[in-house]
Amino acid sequence: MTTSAFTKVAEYSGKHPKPADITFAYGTAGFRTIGETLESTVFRVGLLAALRSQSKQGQTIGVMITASHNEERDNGVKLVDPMGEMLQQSWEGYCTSMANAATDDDVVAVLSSIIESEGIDVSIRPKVAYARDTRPSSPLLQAALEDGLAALDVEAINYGIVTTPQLHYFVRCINTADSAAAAYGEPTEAGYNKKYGAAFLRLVEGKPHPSKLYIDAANGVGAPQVRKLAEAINSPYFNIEVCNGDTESLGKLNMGCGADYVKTNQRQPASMTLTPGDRYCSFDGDADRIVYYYADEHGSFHLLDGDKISTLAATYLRDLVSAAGIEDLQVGVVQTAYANGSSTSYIKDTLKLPTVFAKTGVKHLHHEAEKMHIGVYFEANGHGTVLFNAGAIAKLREAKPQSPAQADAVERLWALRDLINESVGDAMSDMLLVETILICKGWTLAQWDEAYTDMPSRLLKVVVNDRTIFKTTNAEQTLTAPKGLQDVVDALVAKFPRGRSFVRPSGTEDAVRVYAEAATRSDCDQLAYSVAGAVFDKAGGRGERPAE
Ligand code: G16
Repeated sequence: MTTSAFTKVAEYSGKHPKPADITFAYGTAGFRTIGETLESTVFRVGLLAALRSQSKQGQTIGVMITASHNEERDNGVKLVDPMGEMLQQSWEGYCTSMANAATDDDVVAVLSSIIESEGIDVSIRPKVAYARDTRPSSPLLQAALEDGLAALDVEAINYGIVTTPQLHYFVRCINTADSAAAAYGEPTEAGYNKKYGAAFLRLVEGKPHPSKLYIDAANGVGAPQVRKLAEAINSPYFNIEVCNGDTESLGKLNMGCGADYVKTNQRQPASMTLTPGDRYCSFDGDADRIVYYYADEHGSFHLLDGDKISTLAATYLRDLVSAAGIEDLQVGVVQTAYANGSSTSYIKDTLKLPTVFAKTGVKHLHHEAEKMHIGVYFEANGHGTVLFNAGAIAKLREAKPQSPAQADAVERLWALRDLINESVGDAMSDMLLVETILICKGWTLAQWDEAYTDMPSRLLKVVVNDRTIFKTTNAEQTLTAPKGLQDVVDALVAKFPRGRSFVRPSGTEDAVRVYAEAATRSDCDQLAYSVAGAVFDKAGGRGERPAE
C-alpha cells in the first residue's frame, strides 16, 4: 500500500476517533455494545472488510450493522465471509486489535501488520456488500462504515435495511454467481423471496392448507421483509399476520417481544393474547432466530424452541433419507449446553441420531454441522439451520431411486435444500421449513410438541462488574475462573434431582448467563436463583441481586 493510501486511511480515521475508556471485543456475533460508542469500530470494520476481500482474491465480503436480539440502544457490526458464513475465527483477533487501536497512526500500523501477516495483495480491488437493521443508531454507523470503505476505495453495494440472514444470502449469491454448479440464487430481495418461496410451494403442493400463522416480528426488520415474502409467495399455504411490526416508533424494538423475550421469559409477547388452537411464532430484531408457541385448551403457554425445531427437522430429514433408500447418508444434530436435556435424550435414544455439542454462537455450531452429511444445528434460542455437505450432495446426485416413492423422497431432499438458507440461521427460511414439515405431516403445534416433554429450565442474567473474569471449558459448561465458583455451582446442582446448571459470560450483552434445569419447576427455579445468587455474591454482582 502506498504512503498516500495510508495517509488517506489516517485522515478518514481522524473523523471517527475511538472512545478512550472503552475496550472492544469481537464476541459471539461480532462487536456489540451501546450504539453510539461504536462509530470508530464500524469505520475500522470497513477497513477490515476491504482487507478480507483482498485476502480472498477480491470476493465480496459482507458487513452487517445490527445488534439482533439486544435492546434498542445497543448496536453491533459483524463481518460475513464469502460463502455467507461468519468471519473465519483467526481474523477475530485482527478485528479486536483494530477496534482498540488508540490513534489514527495505530490504525494504520494495525492495517499494515495485517497486510504483512496475511500476505495481502493490495492491488486487488476490494468488494463489500453491507446492510443494517432498523435501530436508530444504524444510519450514523452506516456513514462511518462508508468512510471506511471509501478510505480503501472499495467497490460497495448497499442493501439498505434487510434481515441479517438476507445479507448472508446475498453475499453467497454474489460469490457463487459464476459457478454453474454452486450458484446460490439472485442477490436481491426479490431473488431471495423467489428462491425460498418456490421451494416451499414445491414441497407443500397438494396438501391441505394450514391455519393462519401469527408472526411476532419484534418490531424489527423481519416485519417488512416477511410481508414481502408473503406477497411473493401469494398462496393460502402461507397465510400470515404480522404482530409487533412497528419499526418506526422509538423504544419498541425487542421490547417485551421477540424470540429472545419469549424464550427467556417462557411466555408470549406482552402485547399478545393467545387463542387456544392458533399458531404463533416470534422472530428476533434482525430475524435470524425463530421460536414457535401456542396455548393449550386451558390457556397454558407452550414453547417450541430451537431444540424442538431441530428435532422436528432432524426427524423429517432422517425419514426422507430412509424413504429415498440412500445408503450411508447420515443425518446428525449439533447442540449447545443450553439444549434441553430431554431434547438430547430424544435425539440419541429415540431418533438414534448422532449429536455433538459446540460452544454458544452459530459460528461454532456451523463448523461442527459441516462435518456431517446432513447437519442440523440449532441453539435452543431458535438460531440455526441445516447444512448439506459435499458428501451429501454427491450421494444425492448418485441416487438411483428404485420406485416412485424413492424418487419422490430424493426430489423432496433437493427441494428442502433449496428451502434452507445454508449460509446462516434464518428465521424466515426456518419458518418455511417448519411450515413445510407441519403441512406435510398435517400436524398442529400441539402434535409437534408431543415428541418429548422439556425438562423445566430457567435462563437468568447476572450483571457483574467485569464479565471478562469468567472463563469456561467443556463447551462452556465448566467455569475455570473465578477460582472456586464452579465448586459452589457443583454443590448446588448436587442438591437437586436431575439438576444441571452452568455459568458463562455473554458474548453479546454486558452480563453473565446462568442456565439451570431440574426435574421439577420449583427445583429448577431454586437451582437457577441459587447459582445466580452465588455468582452475584462471589464475582462482583452489580445492581439488583437475582431473586425469585
Ligand atoms: C447471537 C449469536 C447466537 C448466540 C446469541 C447469544 O444471537 O448469533 O449464536 O446464541 O447471540 O450469545 P451470548 O450468550 O454469547 O450473548 P443474535 O440473535 O443476537 O445474533
